[in-house]
Amino acid sequence: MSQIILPKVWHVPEKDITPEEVFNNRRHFLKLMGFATAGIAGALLAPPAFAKNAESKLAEKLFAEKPLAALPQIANLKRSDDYSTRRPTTYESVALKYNNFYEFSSEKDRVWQTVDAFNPRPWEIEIGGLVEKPGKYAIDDFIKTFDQEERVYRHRCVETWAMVVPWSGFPLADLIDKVQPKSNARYVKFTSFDDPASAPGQQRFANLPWPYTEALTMDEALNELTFIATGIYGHHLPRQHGAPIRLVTPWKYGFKSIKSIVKIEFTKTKPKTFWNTLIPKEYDFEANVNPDVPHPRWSQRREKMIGTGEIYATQKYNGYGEFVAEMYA
Ligand SMILES: Nc1nc2c(c(=O)[nH]1)N[C@H]1C(S)=C(S)[C@@H](COP(=O)(O)O)O[C@H]1N2
Ligand SMILES: [Mo]
Repeated sequence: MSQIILPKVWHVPEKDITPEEVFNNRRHFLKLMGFATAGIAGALLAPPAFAKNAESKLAEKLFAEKPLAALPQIANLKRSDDYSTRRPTTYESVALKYNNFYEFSSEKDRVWQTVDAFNPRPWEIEIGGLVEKPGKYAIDDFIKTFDQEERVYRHRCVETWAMVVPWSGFPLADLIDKVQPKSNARYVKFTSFDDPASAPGQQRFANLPWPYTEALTMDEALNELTFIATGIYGHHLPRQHGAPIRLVTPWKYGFKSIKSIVKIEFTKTKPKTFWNTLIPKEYDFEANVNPDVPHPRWSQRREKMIGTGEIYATQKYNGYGEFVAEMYA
């Protein structure tokens, strides 16, 4: 993969590429009010009733102490060499201070400073909808039932920044195998937490359609690349990366990779999703990385690695075509 250095044409100021338009657009706002009331009413986390084991106790303690305190290492991590990134891994110190997480802040370099009140332990995850084995699980017990694997993936935000990070967790297909969706399930919907008391962005942007939601078709959900991350750089996810559990779909724009999941549901009809509901013309449901389809407000031809500032040509499906292209043929 040849690296293209084109600093002169690289001019996408950060303030132009955040969805600020949303907040200034009255029509969207009116639409939002309706969604916001319905969404928030139904989505508050129930008080968790967790099984206590040594591992989750340690995790709870560390998460309760400090956001950037040493996080527990992932045990029995099998490192996968199947997915070459052909680019250097992003420094951890960079990745954890540059995040998109609107529940906390719309400023990427400030998210990490706004997550202290958020507590990803204890945490409960619910599996529901069209599924044979619905249930609610304490997060660490749930995670333990899957073989933990590390995969280094490229990540491409719709805003044109990119990174390469080692996620750890398990394929979503393993989870699906376990919970057995019914034959009429066609989509998988993911829902993030809704707790303005611990998430300043949910207070500040109270009119957005919280909780954050995303969805995949069943084919996409079963694709071997589709990953549930519970760790990054060999340890548990820090809050700003979506602790305690998030989705990673490396061939799609980053907004599909929903963080801090509380619910996974199997549905017959196409679910409404957060950005697609807000601005459908700018954030389509499929959201596959594609240099040939410009975002209405900027080109998608190039991308910039956070930390080093290296510029690369954007690759179709973020370079993962061999794994995913046939789903869209
Ligand atoms: N719940 C939630 N998930 C989210 C977002 C968000 O605002 N809220 N932002 C998305 C976007 S736009 C990107 S690029 C990635 C960023 O992940 P990172 O901060 O771990 O790099 O998270 C995605 N998942
Ligand atoms: Mo993003």
